[in-house]
Order: sequence, then structure tokens, then C-alpha cells
Amino acid sequence: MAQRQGEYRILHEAALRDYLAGLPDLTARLGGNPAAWDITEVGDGNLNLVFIVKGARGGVAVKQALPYVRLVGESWPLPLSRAHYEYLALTRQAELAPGLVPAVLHHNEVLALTVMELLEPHIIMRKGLVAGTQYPGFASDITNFMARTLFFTSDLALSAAEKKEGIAAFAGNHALCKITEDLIFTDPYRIAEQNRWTAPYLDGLAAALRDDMDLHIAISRLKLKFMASPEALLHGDLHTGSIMVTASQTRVIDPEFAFYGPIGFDVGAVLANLLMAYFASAGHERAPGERASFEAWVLEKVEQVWNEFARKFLELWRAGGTGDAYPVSLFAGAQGAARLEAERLTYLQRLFADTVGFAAAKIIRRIFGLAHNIDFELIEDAKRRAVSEGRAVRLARAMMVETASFRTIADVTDAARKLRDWQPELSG
Ligand code: SR1
Ligand code: MG
Repeated sequence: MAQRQGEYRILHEAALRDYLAGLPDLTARLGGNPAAWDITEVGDGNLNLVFIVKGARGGVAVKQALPYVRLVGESWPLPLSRAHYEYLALTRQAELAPGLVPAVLHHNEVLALTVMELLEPHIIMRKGLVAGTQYPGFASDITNFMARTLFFTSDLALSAAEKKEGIAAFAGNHALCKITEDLIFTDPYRIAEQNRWTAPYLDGLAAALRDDMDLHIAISRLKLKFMASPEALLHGDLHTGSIMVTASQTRVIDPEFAFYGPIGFDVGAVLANLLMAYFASAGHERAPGERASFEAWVLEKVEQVWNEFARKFLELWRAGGTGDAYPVSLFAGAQGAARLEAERLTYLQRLFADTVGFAAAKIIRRIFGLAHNIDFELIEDAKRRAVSEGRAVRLARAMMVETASFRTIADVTDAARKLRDWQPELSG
């Protein structure tokens, strides 16, 4: 399936057609005359080219890494090797969480190109959330994905050797980690050329963030945890733009930021993006209360995602905690079993605190950093957008600096609910 030949070149439509036409499995899947295939570039992410190719019989999605950050241009080079790590992660995730990631049909290391099954009629979840759509299967699917991929790549499930081989396999993806280290954990808290926010309304808040030493300590602790806690194989960018959905199906895409890091970073990403969908919702309503049931659903999902994840992770640990951490031989007998169970709950409580902190970091970066999200960006009226963003930042600051005051996920949703109609002080 994986191929290594020739030299890297960017494949635009004609070159891509020729390339695919030379791959018998794919031409069979697409069907018809290659000259008649419909090829459209649909990439709206920050880094890559993405094509949808449709033939007489079927379709495929093609992703090619560019040697630079698409959002910024050639002035920001980025290694093509990210396509290799994405391929590796997709392959591992498919083994651990079958049916929850797109099937890889072909991969070419040199071209940094991966051909995947076409997810149709799935849409990017973030777009659905902006439209106010509810996804009944989402919490169950995403918690299966996270519990299984995170537990089975951790020291709780693996031998020390297997775990270290996993870390080594992804250690070269450090350029992508560096993006996260800069854009999430550093730049929003200092003057950085690429920062932006809803000016002038959030000018005061942006300045306050730069002077807030409690926040700087909290974000730096989280940054260290991100850099120095290889707990499990993370997706690494698990926002609602990396999830495709229908009413009944969920697929996790785009794991090019994959590496061994702290489990709470992935779980926090999902919660942060649901919380942003919640706060953005007020900016999308055309009449007061119009999206009340959607907003209630989103907060219910915030609770379910944490509670279901924790339950499933614990179940996997109880049933299969045969990794080299917590050796079974140290917890023999009824007393050992009871102490180990208490320790599992302590572990989950620590993981919850990490998750709350990382979720906060993910919110703040989308409001003051380089890469924003359409939840807020599609609120046309800048003042209304700033109000929604200001509420989200208020919650995020509390989650990051007063993390210990959030003991349960209901503490998070209660705080979010109380901020629904709070009026932030705006500049300008
Ligand atoms: C320069 S890349 C900006 C962001 O896009 C990706 O989706 C990641 O979230 C990254 O931080
Ligand atoms: Mg992406």
C-alpha cells in the first residue's frame, strides 16, 4: 500500500489525474475513463491540499502535504514528513478504534500523499455545529475513539519496550509539536506578529492576557506537561474541524499532529470545541432563544464526553491493565484490588484536571492566536462576536487558573451556563 519512488512535486489537478490513473486499485474503485473524473480541491484547513476525486463508480479523498504552511505561505516551511506520521497514526487508530477513522487506500511517502475512502455524506462537524445541528451518536463514538486509542497506547496497556518504540516512531514529528507549543502555549500570551483578535472590542482583554502572571504560570505548566508527558499516542489536533459526521456516524480525520503526549490534551480539545460551539451559538441566533435546545444539547455533550470517556477508560483499565505500569503482582488479594481501584480513580481525577486546563488553552488560542475557528468567525457582527468570545475567555481563564475548583464536569457546564448572558466589558 505504501509507495516510495520519484521526487516530491505538488500534484495539481492534471498531475493528480495522471498519478491516480497509474494505480490499478484506485482506477477500479473510481471507474470510468480517468479523463472524465471530477477532481476538486476542497482543502479549507491550514496546512495541506485536499482533493475529492469522483469517477463513474465511486470517489476518493486525496490529501497532499505542502512543504509550507498553507495558511501563511512559503515563508513558513514545514516538513513533508507530517504525512508519514499521519499515515502511521491513521493505521494505528484503525487497529485500535475500527470504523472511526477513514480507510487508507494508498500512501506515497515521497509525494507526502495519502488516498483515503471518500466520506460521504459526512460533513466537517464544526460546520454542522455552526448551523445548530445535533449529532446523536457523537458522544458515544468520540469517547470510544479516545478511550481506545489513548488507553491501548499507554503504559497501562503496553510493555515498557512497546511503549518506548511507539514514542520513538513519532518522535520525529517535532515540527508539528512546535506549532502547538508556539501557537497554543506561548503566542496568545505575548505580542506575536501572527496573533489576531476581534479588534477593537477585545483589545483590552488581549492586553490583560499579556500581563496576567497567574495565567502565564498556568499556561507554562500546561506547556511543560505537553512537552514532557508522553502518556499515550495522541491525535494531537482533535478539534471539531478534525471530525466528520452524519446523524449516525463519526469519523476522526487529520492526525498529522500525532505524537506521544498527555492524554488530557486530546480530551480537552474535544471539550474546548464543544464549549466554543456553545458560546458562539448566541452570536448565530436570529431571535432570542432560537437555539436554546441546541445549546442545551451541546452542554449535555460536554458532560457526556467526559463522563463516558472516563467510564470507558476505566473499564479498559480494569479489564486489560496488563502494561508495565501498576504491575499486577503488586496488587494481589482483596486489599490490593481495592487499593488499585482507588488509585485508578485518583488517576482519572488528575486526568480531569489536565483536561480542564488543556481545554482552556485551546479556547484562548482560537480567540487571540493565529488560527481561529468558524464557530466565532462566522458571527458577522464583530461586536456580537466579541461578546461570545469574551464569555468563552472568562470561562477559560477560570478553568486554567482555578482548575482545582472544577471538581466535576458539571462544574464546567454550570459555569458555562452562568456565562451565557453575561456581558463582557468591551474596548473601543
Ligand atoms: C499553522 S497551523 C495552525 C493550526 O492548524 C491546525 O489545525 C492546528 O490546530 C494548528 O495549530
Ligand atoms: Mg488538520
